[in-house]
Amino acid sequence: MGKASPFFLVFLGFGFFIASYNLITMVIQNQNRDTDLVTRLEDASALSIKIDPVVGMPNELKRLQGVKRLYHVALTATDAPYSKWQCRIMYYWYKKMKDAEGSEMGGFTRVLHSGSPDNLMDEIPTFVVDPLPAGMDRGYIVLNRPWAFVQWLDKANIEEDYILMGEPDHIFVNPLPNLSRGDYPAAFPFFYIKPSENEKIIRKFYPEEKGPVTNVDPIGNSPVIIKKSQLEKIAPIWMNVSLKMKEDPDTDKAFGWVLEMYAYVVASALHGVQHILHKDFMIQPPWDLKVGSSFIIHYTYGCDYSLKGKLTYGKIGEWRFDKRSHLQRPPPRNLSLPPPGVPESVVTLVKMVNEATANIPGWDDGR
Ligand SMILES: *[C@@H]1O[C@H](CO)[C@@H](O)[C@H](O)[C@H]1NC(C)=O
Ligand SMILES: *[C@@H]1O[C@H](CO)[C@@H](O)[C@H](O)[C@H]1NC(C)=O
Ligand SMILES: CC(=O)N[C@H]1CO[C@H](CO)[C@@H](O)[C@@H]1O
Repeated sequence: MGKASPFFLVFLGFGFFIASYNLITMVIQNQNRDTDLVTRLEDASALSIKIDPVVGMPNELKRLQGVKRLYHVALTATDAPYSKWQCRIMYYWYKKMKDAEGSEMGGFTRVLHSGSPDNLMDEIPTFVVDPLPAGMDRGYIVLNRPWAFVQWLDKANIEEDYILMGEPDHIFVNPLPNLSRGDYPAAFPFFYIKPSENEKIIRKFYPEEKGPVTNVDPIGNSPVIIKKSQLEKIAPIWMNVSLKMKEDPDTDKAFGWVLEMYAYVVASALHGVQHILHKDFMIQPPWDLKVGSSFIIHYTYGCDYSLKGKLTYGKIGEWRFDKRSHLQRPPPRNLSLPPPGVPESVVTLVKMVNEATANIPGWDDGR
C-alpha cells in the first residue's frame, strides 16, 4: 500500500475517535440517541451490540499501519480422552486460521489442569498447572478453570497483550480479529445468563454500593477477548467468587452448571469491567442455522435429525452428531454427513471435524 496523505490519516484517526467515543458512551450510558450509529447499535437490542460500522474504520487504520493487536488463544483442558480429541480439532483449526487475512491470532496454549503432562505435549503447545486441592471443586470440575487461568497468567511468559479464553469444543470457522476495544473486552451474549432475573443471588456477591445489577453482563467467560492486564486482576476474584458461590447452597442450586460463568461476570463487574457483546462471535448448532460471518462454531448441543432432515432435539436421531457420544474415545474419521435438509451450520461442523481428523497424524491410534 502506497503512502497515505497525513490528512487522510488524521481524518481516519478522527473518525475512529468519534466512532469509539460513541460506542463507549453507548456502552456506559446506553441512552444517547443522537446519531445514526448509536441508534443502529441500540437497535441490535439493549447491550447486544452489532459493531460492524465501528469495525470498518479501525480495520482501515490497521491496514494502513500494518499493526496487528494479537491475542493469545488459551483454553483449559484435562487429560481425559474426551477433552483431548476436542483440543486436537480446535488446535488444527487454529493453525489453519491463524495466518488467514483478518486474523489477529497470536500464540496458542492448552492450559492443562490435570497436574502432569500427557501425551499431547508434542502436538499442542501446553502449559501444565495444578488442579484444585482434592474435594474443593465439590464435584464441579469446571471450578478448575479460574484456578488454571490464575496459575497460567502468574507463571507463563505470554507475549501478547490480549487473551482469548476459548474452550475445547470451539472450532474457528472464520479468521477472528481482536474484537475488543480499548478497555472493553469482547464477549458472546448467552440467552440463559440473566443477572437481572437473579438479582437476589447476585447481590450476595455484588453488593449494592458497587452499582446496578445491569453492570453484570449476560455472558460467560468464553469466548472472551480481554486485555491480559485486566484478566490478571479479574482471574483471582473470579476464582474466589466461584468457590464462594459453590459453597452457598442457594447459589449453587440457582446457577447449577453455569455457576462459573456467573462467577466470571460478577468478578469482572466487581472490577468495573464491562464487555462489548458480539452476537456474531459464535454460533451454536443446531439452534443457529448458518455460519454467516460468525467466527466460532460451538458444538456443545447434540445435533439429532431424522433421515428427512428434521430436527429431533432431545430424541436420538437417525442421524446424529453429539460430542457426548464420544466420551471414552475420539470419534472415528470420516463421519457420515447429515442427510439433505439439515442446516448449513451442522453440515459445516461435521465437514470441519472430518477435515481435522483426516489430517491429524495418528488420529486413530488411541490417544
Ligand atoms: C481469595 O480468597 C482467599 C481466601 O479467602 C484470600 O486470601 C485472597 O486474598 C482472596 N483473593 C482475592 C483476589 O480476593
Ligand atoms: C468417507 O465415507 C464415505 C461414505 O460415507 C466414502 O464414500 C468415502 O470414500 C470416505 N472417504 C474417505 C477418505 O475415507
Ligand atoms: C481488529 C481490531 O479492531 N482490533 C482491536 C484490538 O484491540 C485494540 C485495543 O482496544 C483495538 O484498538 C483494536 O482496534
